[in-house]
Amino acid sequence: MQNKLPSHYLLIQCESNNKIISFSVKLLILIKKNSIMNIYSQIIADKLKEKKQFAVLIDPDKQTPETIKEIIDISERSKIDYFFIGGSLFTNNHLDFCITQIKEHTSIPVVLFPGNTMQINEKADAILFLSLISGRNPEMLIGKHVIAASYIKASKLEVIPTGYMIIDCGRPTAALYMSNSTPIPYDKDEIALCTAMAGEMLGLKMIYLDAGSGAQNTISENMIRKVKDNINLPLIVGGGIRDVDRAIDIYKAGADMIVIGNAAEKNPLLIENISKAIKAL
Ligand code: 1GP
Repeated sequence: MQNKLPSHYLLIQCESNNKIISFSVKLLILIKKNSIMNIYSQIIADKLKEKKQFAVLIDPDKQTPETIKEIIDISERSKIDYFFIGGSLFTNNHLDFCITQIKEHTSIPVVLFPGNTMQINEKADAILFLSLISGRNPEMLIGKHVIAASYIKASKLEVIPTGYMIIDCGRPTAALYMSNSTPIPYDKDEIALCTAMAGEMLGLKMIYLDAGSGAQNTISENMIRKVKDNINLPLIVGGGIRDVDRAIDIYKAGADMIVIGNAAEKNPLLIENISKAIKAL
């Protein structure tokens, strides 16, 4: 009987009333393998190993078939951890194309980083279910989530509840304008800290400190350190990172993951250079 079982079945024998009863059960490990090694579990595992994680943000609006291919190739070669995909406002319908391109050329996971409810696509692997906890716009705290919930539930997307915090880093950004929210002032570390702690207490699974795409300055190391030292969640930092040195400083201040968008689009080789620098840390 055992020989006839498919390899992912396990034969269990047990005794009952002096008779041997044989039955088969599906080996849960095959199912669990996916759920154990989902993206959030991977992020946690890497955080525990103190592995510095690196995500490249792709704004589909800005991509042509050539530019996306170049970014994918360099990212694959550099072994980045994730593609984040999203933007504050799409004016073209390139989201599906970009995800399809990524999926055709690499197994690097694709995580939606949606600016609004139109940026849900089930070809991605996961979605950051962002609650903009730095702002007081109820639509970005819970309203859009209600609208999106049934669509996301019906998809196979892994949902990662994320406390999203926009920090004022020099000039108004698209994220700030489109979210109709007030950022946390650049040097108000205590406000950032208390906001992140409240996010953790509410049960969010990650904190994302964002200076906004194309920010003049990155978030200060003091603020990153303060937040890092007082929460246990994975800490993502992005916005305005344009060179290797700044990326490394931000990791050293406590970011578990950094996100680079604009600068990688302008100079895809930066992806490779940051990846090399991470390995040397
Ligand atoms: C923006 O954190 C991301 O939400 C990335 O910002 O485009 O400035 O790298 P940049």
